[in-house]
Amino acid sequence: MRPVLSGARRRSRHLVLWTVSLFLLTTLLPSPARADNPIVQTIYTADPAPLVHNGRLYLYTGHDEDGSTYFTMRDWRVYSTTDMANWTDHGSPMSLATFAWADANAWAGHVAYRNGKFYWYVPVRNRATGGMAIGVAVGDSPTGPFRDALGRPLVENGEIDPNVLIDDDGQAYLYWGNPRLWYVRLNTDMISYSGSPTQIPLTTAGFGTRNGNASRPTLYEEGPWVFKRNGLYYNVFAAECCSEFIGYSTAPSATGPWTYRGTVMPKQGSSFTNHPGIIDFAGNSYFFYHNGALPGGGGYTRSVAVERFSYNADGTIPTINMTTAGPPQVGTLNPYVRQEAETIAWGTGVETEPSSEGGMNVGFIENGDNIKVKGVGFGSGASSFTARVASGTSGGQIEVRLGSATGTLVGTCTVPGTGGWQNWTTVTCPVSGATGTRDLYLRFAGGSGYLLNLNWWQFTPGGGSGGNLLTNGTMEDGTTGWTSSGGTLSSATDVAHGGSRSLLNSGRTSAWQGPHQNVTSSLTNGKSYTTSVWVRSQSGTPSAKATLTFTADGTTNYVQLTPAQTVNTNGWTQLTGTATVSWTGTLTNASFYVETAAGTDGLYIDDASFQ
Ligand code: FUB
Repeated sequence: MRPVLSGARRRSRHLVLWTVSLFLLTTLLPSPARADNPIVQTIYTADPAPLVHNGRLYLYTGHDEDGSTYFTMRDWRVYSTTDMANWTDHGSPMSLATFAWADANAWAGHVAYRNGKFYWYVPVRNRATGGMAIGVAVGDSPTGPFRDALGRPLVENGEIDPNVLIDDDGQAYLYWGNPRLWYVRLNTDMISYSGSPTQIPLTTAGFGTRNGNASRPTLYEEGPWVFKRNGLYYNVFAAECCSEFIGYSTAPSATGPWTYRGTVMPKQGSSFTNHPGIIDFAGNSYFFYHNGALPGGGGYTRSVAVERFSYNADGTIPTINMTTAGPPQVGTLNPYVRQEAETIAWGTGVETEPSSEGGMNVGFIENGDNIKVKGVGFGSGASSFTARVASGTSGGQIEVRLGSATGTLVGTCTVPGTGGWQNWTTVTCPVSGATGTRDLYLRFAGGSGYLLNLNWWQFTPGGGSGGNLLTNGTMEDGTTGWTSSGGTLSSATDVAHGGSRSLLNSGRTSAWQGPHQNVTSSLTNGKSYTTSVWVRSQSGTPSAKATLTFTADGTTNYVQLTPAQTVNTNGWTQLTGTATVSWTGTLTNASFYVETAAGTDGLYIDDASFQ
């Protein structure tokens, strides 16, 4: 059931927020419709902690309550992305209620993965002592649910901001502290430790010099983010107060000695705190932080954001400034597989809530609200748009637009009243003119009040001259439509790019062997085809590419459909490209396939389109 009353109350605050701030948004942010920072627009978020798992980047955050005048934080949130531009909202799988012994301050946490489990370390206030303690929750998936692993604090000394490093030798360290800085060696169970918490000496050589504060002579303030890169240990932390900037130190071991190296991010962004998180993903390095950039934002109403950066050749970190543009998108978003409505680059006026169908849905939608989904790869065209919708009133319209919220209208779906905000139905409408790679805007129109809820959407490729020529490109129908030129073909459920299945070609004995699909009857002579296919290896790091082979008048031809790209076992790599296919004479035996430049590593493929 939709929480009508609390939703209405919640929304009225947002209404004020959004109305008051629309003017600010247009005047203060250079290009609000195009901005990708902050990452989340539906609520205030703080204290980012990224984790990469199975080819997705998960972002764990705190949640500043609307209108806060202190660090009023009661739950934590999870978001994820595969492209650094569109973020999926996974809701709140952990709150103060997870820790029966805690009564306040759901502050800055960190998630570590070990032995198939996810461990979320957080600072919370211990009801019994009134002091800050570190709790640990455990979950079987990156999006939870999470349960208190101990039923009591893991460690308690009144200090905050836990962060975990698992060193190459398997030893895990828990770091935390404000005003001091501590570490303790975690046991392999990740929920107990050996020895006593050890204080890291806060020397000015190690952590810089803070002027004019005798009780805190070094720059270290809070929020340690410790990681290892090329044999060097980095501690990136919130420095000085207040305002904070982000500084960092390096060390030859996990336990020091630390040497102060300088500024990562200067003081900026209208929040007097900042909080770092650094991670590599899809071949790039990313710096996460928070600021007060959303309308109504400030020191207690913060928002997480991200920038891409490159380490200097000597391993030092360059100075990084906050931007509203954020990082470039990695690849494109496939509109021909089911996409969650809560996968958003920028939402205007909308909120999210748990869906009765699982996951989250977009809700509290009113006339003029819209969702931007960035870099959608329509290829040679979509023929229809399908949406999973509900409405407790009389519904409204979903306008399918390209480029901006007032951009080209390529389709309109009418949503009826469904008798309840969680009574779901599926609507489909024709689409014309959605081609190439475009920013998609779903704009909602109707009367006054709430119009509809949206759970997911999906485009159908155009038929005939357009659309995906591949049968079962999502691999959700097992091996249907696919054969292999060598080895064994199977439907895999252990990894999937979208949905719950991918296609595995194991036991390859030649580089040219891979999953094939016959497309002879669908090809048009002289036509340009766009390919997108997600690939990961079963072993090794082979270079993979999509190829079309065909025979015309007895001669066999090969067209490279995508550039070759290195793929790996940890995540999905998108092969994408456009190539013209032409022949002379009679066409026979045209086959789309994925192969490697060399080697026989098994290949997983998923979400393939050739159109
Ligand atoms: O969000 C509450 C506190 O503010 C965090 O624990 C600190 O790192 C600072 O960001």
